[in-house]
Amino acid sequence: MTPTQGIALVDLDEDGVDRAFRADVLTGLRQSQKAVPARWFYDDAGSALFEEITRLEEYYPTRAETEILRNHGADFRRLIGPGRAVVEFGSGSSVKTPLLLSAIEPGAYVPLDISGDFLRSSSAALARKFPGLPVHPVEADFMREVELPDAIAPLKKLGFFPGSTIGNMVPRTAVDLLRSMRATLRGSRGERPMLLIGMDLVKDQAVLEAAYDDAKGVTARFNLNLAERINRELDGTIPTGDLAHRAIWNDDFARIEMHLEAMKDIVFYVSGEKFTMEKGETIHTENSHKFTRRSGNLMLLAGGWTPLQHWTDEEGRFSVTLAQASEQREAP
Ligand code: AVJ
Repeated sequence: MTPTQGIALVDLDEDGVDRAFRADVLTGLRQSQKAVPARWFYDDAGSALFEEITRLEEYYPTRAETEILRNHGADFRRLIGPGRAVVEFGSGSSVKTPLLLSAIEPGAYVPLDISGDFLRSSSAALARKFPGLPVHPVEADFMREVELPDAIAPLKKLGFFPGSTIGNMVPRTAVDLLRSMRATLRGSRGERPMLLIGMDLVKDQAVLEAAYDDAKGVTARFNLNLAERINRELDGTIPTGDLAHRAIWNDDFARIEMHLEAMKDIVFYVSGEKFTMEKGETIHTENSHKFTRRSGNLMLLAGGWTPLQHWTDEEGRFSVTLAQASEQREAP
């Protein structure tokens, strides 16, 4: 596959409609179990609602991961060493990224994101905070191998993928992504890149379900915003008032599923195409997989990464794992 750099990432048709969004929605709504990929949550309204989610009492992952990054800087520094180029998969959070960067004395910071505007504003803020640190934002879809800037070619790489975003993917896609990351980060001289990755942990079902169905209804608004976005951008007529937010623990697959459930039989149009839902039928909008130390390690190994060290917050709710690209052949 050809690495991508600097190409137009959002493909709009003559009416200014995002072609990939329309294709994903129409394909997803034609399925017997209706489903829309979770990446489409994050328009401006959805991103603002997600920010609000991270501050909710019930939503522990952001606080738990920040606690880990705050408490283990000395470990990161010792195990990772100075001078690596930190390649962050996603634009970076204003809190977590500085915690890592100030712990390890990196040689450069390279945020990768599909949304150029957000990437540029968050990179500028970070560059102000770390004067002297070379910052090279790259607008790219990191689900594929990305060509990194020539300026960082001599540096060893550390991938950073916080937030348990890996949990949004089904295992097959998660493993594909881990392998792409390995290809993106590989050095020319065969030195093995490292990866620091956050994963949310399996825990009491009631705690998990509350984190995705908060008392204030912010997560419900986040979920419903997807249907509203379809109505706004794809000429949709989804009766959002007849849809209810659901967050359900799927124990077989170790994941929280979010759905939008029809409260009565409904008929609606999207981009001129007719769809129906019977009362009780759902649109599946998100998976958020939860891991154990072993299941996380197994997934990393399947993606070509050997786990080196694992940290959790005091309450054991969330984990951060440091891994290194596996040798081409490991015994036996
Ligand atoms: C951004 C993928 C980590 O799965 O916890 C939060 C998104 N969805 N509440 C998660 C989300 C509902 C979040 N991630």
